[in-house]
Formats: sequence, structure tokens, C-alpha cells
Amino acid sequence: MTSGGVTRAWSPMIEEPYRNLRNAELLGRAVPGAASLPHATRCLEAAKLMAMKLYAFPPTRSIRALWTLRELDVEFELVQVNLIKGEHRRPEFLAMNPAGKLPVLVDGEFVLTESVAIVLYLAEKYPEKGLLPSGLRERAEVNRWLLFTATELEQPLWRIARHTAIYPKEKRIAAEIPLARQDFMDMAAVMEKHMERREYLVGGAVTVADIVAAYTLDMATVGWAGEAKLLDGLPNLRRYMEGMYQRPKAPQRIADAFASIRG
Ligand SMILES: N[C@@H](CCC(=O)N[C@@H](CS)C(=O)NCC(=O)O)C(=O)O
Repeated sequence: MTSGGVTRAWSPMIEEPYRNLRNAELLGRAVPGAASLPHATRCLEAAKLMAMKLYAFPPTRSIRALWTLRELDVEFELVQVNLIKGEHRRPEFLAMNPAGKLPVLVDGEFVLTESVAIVLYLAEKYPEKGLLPSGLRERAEVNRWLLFTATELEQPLWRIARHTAIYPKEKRIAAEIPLARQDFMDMAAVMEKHMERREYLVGGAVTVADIVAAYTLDMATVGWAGEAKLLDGLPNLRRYMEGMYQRPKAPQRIADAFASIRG
């Protein structure tokens, strides 16, 4: 079990006492001998059975879900699916996510794909951790920035990545790169202005929108195949993204994660 890659002992069921009490009772009935265990031990054993699993591979969009789990400080199991070895194409993985993409979160019998849906699910599952504001309009603003990030920022960055590094060479279209770069710069300018005197995208505290945005802005610093560093002219976004990565629970920067998988 891990919280942010660090092996940790099981913690008592603080987040969901009622569900885990119920699980402890079920475990007591279902597992031979478990009924005679002390109640606290049964709670711990029940939690082990119920812990969330994150199927992930650094340095992919898995980082958004991983970062959220770390900020929430909840127990989870990190299951590495090696994209380079094609493990995401195995039938067992495709049965979980027919799109063959990471990340995937498994919470009991519930399987969830799409990194933004996963971070929202996690933030809503642990409302007391405050990664989503409680006010209707503030939550709407969080959704606004999540969607803005996934559609207006991530998509052009992903086009650049595809046409410089991901597609086979014969499928890459060089003319796509300046177009995608301009699309990114136009929309990044909107967020740059928004962040002029702000620490976070919405309100006065970190939300899942910041986690998704920081990871996505880091994509703009990777410099795919010599592509210019896109945040160089955007000081507010650079400060904001670097500040997010200085948080104690922040994951590795994308470039470092790439370096670690290259060995
Ligand atoms: N919209 C999806 C995109 C997921 C995605 O494209 N993941 C990539 C890694 S960043 C992947 O697993 N690619 C494997 C493939 O396309 O074969 C999300 O945000 O979760």
C-alpha cells in the first residue's frame, strides 16, 4: 500500500467509519476465524480488502490522479501498468478500460477512467479534505477551469506531442506544430491573466483544478523533441505551476519521471 509511493502502515478507518465498520462485520462473517479477531484488527483487514487501486504509469496523465490521492492522504495501492511494454493492451486491462488508457481507478467494484473524472470523484469522496469548494458557484468555477485545461490547453499540447514524438514518423505532420503552439499560447494567455494576483485558480485554497492545471502546464515545459519551452513568456503561469510542484505532496515533474523510466 502506498500514499504517494511511500509504503505506509494501514491507518484506522478514519475517513469512512460507517462503511468500514460494516465491512469489518462482513469480514467477520465471511473469513473463517476473522470473527474472533479484535474489532480494530477486523477494521484494518476490511480496509485492506477495500483499498482503492490506481492503475498508473509515470509520467502520464496518471500523475493527476496520483497527486490527488497524495493530497488527500488516503491509502491506496499503486499498480504500475507499463505502457512501454504494452501492458495497457492486455485483455485484463482492456476489460477495465476498453480505451486502453491510463489512469484507471478501482474503488471496490467501481471502475473509473478519465483522469479529470477520477480527480473529481476523489475530491467528492473525501469532502472534508477540501479539494472541492462547498459553494455551488465556486464548484462551477472549478469545473470551468478543469474543462478549460482539458480542452483548450491539453489538446494543443497533446497535438504537439503526437506530431513530434508519439505518432510514427511517417504520420507526423510538421505543419500541425506551429498551429497547435499558437492555439496553446492564445488560451494560455487567458489563464496567465487570470493568475495575475492569484495563488490558486478558484478562491483561496488549492482545488483539483490546480492539480490538473499544474500537471498540464508542466507538459508545456517538457520541450517535446526540441519544441520551444512554451511557458517562457508566461511568468504568472510558470510561478503558479512551479509553486504547485513545491507542495509537500507534489509528484515528480514530468521530465524527471521520463528520465526515471529511461533509467
Ligand atoms: N482523456 C484521458 C487520456 C488518457 C491518456 O491518453 N492516457 C495516455 C497516457 S497520458 C495513455 O494511456 N495512452 C496509451 C495509448 O494511447 O496507447 C484521461 O485524461 O484520462
